[in-house]
Amino acid sequence: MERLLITGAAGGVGAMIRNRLDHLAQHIRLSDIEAFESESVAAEVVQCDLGDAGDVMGLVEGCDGIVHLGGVSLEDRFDKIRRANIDGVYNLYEAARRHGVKRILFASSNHVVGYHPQTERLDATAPLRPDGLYGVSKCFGEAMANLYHDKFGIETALVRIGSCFAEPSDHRMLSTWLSIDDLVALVECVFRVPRLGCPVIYGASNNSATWWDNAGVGYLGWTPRSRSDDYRQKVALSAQRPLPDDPAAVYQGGKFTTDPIHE
Ligand code: NAI
Ligand code: 15L
Repeated sequence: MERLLITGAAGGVGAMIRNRLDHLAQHIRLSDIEAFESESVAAEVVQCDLGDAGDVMGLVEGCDGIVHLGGVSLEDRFDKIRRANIDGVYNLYEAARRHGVKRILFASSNHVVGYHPQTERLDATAPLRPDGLYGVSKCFGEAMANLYHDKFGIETALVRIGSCFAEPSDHRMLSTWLSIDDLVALVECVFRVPRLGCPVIYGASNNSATWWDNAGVGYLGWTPRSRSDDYRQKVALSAQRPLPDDPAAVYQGGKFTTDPIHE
């Protein structure tokens, strides 16, 4: 690629991967609504609100690929979610269409299927069961990606990230954890595979307690290597195991199912 854009580059995930993708493109453009400094002097840093259509049009110009991490990442008031995750995704895809971007990795979330019980094993065909307005906004993002794939041929990896942190820190994360190394490997696969399409990919490491089946995306060549099992003892010592009827132990989305609608 000539230029790869990473949105949400100042966020938790963005900060951990933004200096690990230089080999994928000749130029890296990093963006966030927050000001931040890049570790790499070569990277272009552009401060931009995804909710501003004109600014997003300028942000995307000259880019061939996008890793779209930017947006509200937890349950919040609808006006905030709408600006970043609904207007923002619309602005991004319109800019991608106008500027000929070919491929996007969209950071979707397990919260698009959060009301499925933990006893179910889900694959890409699982019905959407969002567990809050945040989850609904990620459903919108997935739908936009499908529309722009079918209508304009823009390919998107719909990565339903589980819990992407340095380490799993509670019992639910023994099922949902995605390591940074495995995410970086997934980004590499997404931008290297000859034909991507618009697949759903569950973003989780090689955890024996997984609830998700990625059999449909074997063609990506992605083999997650980290295992939450290696942290099982540490989690048992540091986190209290939820009771069987606790939403954290019942639903795939865990405690998100208990979030109110924020007024
Ligand atoms: P984060 O909240 O730490 O980072 C998101 C970034 O987006 C922040 O730096 C924020 O300033 C930026 N942002 C928010 N509103 C914006 C706007 N209007 N315009 C431009 N930038 C804006 O979230 P995190 O954990 O880094 O997650 C990255 C992405 O992955 C998010 O889209 C999140 O929904 C998704 N995700 C993350 C998971 C995780 O376990 N970390 C799990 C599932 C999905
Ligand atoms: C998400 O979608 C959030 O962005 C992240 O902060 C975690 O809460 C994650 O889901 C999770 O379900 O653990």
